[in-house]
Amino acid sequence: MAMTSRCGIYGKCLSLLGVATSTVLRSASFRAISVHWESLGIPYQELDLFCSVCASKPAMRFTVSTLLAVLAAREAAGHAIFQQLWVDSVDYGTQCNRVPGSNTPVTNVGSNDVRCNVGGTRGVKGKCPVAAGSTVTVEMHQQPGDRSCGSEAIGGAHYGPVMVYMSKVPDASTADGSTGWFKVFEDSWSKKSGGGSGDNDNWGTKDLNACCGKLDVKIPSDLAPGDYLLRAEVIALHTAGSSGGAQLYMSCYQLTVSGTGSATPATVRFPGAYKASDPGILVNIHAALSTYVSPGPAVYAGGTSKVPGSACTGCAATCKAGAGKTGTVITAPAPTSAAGGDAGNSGPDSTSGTDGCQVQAFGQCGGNGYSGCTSCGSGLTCKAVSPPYYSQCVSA
Ligand SMILES: [Cu+2]
Repeated sequence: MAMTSRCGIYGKCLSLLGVATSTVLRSASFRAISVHWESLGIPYQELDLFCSVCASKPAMRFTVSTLLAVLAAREAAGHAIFQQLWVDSVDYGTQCNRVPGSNTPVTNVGSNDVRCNVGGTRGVKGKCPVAAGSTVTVEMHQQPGDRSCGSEAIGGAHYGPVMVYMSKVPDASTADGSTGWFKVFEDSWSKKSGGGSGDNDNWGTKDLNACCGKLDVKIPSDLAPGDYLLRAEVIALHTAGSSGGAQLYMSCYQLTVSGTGSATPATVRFPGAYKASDPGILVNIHAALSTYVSPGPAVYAGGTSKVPGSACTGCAATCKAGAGKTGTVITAPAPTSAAGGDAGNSGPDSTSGTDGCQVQAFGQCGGNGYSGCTSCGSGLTCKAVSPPYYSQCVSA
C-alpha cells in the first residue's frame, strides 16, 4: 500500500476529529505531522507515532478513541526534562536545577522562555560546586523523578542535537538568564552510511537514549571562577520542516565554579542566538541530509564535542542512580524572583514566615542527603515519591 493511501486513513481520522487542515503541519514524506490540539484539551501533540502505526498496519481501523489513546500514550512517552546533575561522578540529583514545571517543549525561539524554560527565571537555593576542568553529567528523562534506564530518555522520534551553554552570573540562584552565553558542549549529527533519511542518522538525542539519559560535559579548565548558569538543551527536529515546529527542551543548572583561570569566552544572548529560519532549526530530517549545522555559536575552544553515535563513556557509561555517592549543594541565601520576572512565573513570592525559597512543580523538596529548599510553591505539596530517597513538589 502506498504511503499516500496510508495517510489517507490518517486524514480521515483528522477530519473525524474536526481538526482544520490549516492546523496540520505535514512533512513532504507524510512521516511526521504535528497538530495543536488546544480544542481537545491536549496542549501539544505529535502524530508521528500514529502515522508510523498507520504505515505498519495499513488494514487497521482507527477510531477517534484509539487515536486519542495513541496520542495520550505519545504525550506520556515522548517529551522530556533535563533533571539531574552529576559532578565528577557524584550524584547531585536535582538540587541545583531549575527543573521545568512540565516536559512540554519551548517552540518560540524569540521568547524569554528559551533561556531556562517556562518559569525558569526563578532560581532555586542550591548551587552545585564544580572545579574548572572537571566533568559534569547532565541527565534527561521523560517523566519527573523517573531515572529508569528502561524507558528512553526522550521519546523515539525526537531526533536532534544536544547542546550545553554556560553564562557567568553574579549569583546563580538569582540570575535570570539575560546574560551572555557560550557553548561548551555539543553532540549533534553525523551521517550514518546507508541510513537514507536523516531519521536514520546519528543524533545527540540517540546518544542520550543510549546512555540512560546522561551525557558528560567538561567544564572548561580555563574559566574564571565564580557563579554560572549551565543550560542543557535538546532541539527535537521531527516536526521542524515547518517554521516553529522545532521543539526545544532546556533546563538551567546553578553552578559555583572554582579554579584559577581567567577566561571569559565570547557570548551570545537568548533570545537572539537562534532564529526560526536557522538551517539547524528549520529543517526536514525525514529527507536525506548531506549536512546538518547546529544552531548557535561554535563550541568554545575549552569545551568539548561528542561524536554522534560514539559509545557512552565516563559517568554517562558507569554512573547509576541510587548506587553511588550523593553530593550536597552549596546553599545560597534565600533566592528571590529575578528582576523583571516573566509571565510564566506567576507564583507568589514568599515574603515572611519561611526562608523565602520555593521549589517548582516536580522539583526535589526532600529525601536522604537532601539539604536544599523544602518549601513548595503555591498550590504544591512536598510528597515522598521514592522514600526515603526522594520527595518532590506535586499538586496539593
Ligand atoms: Cu514532542
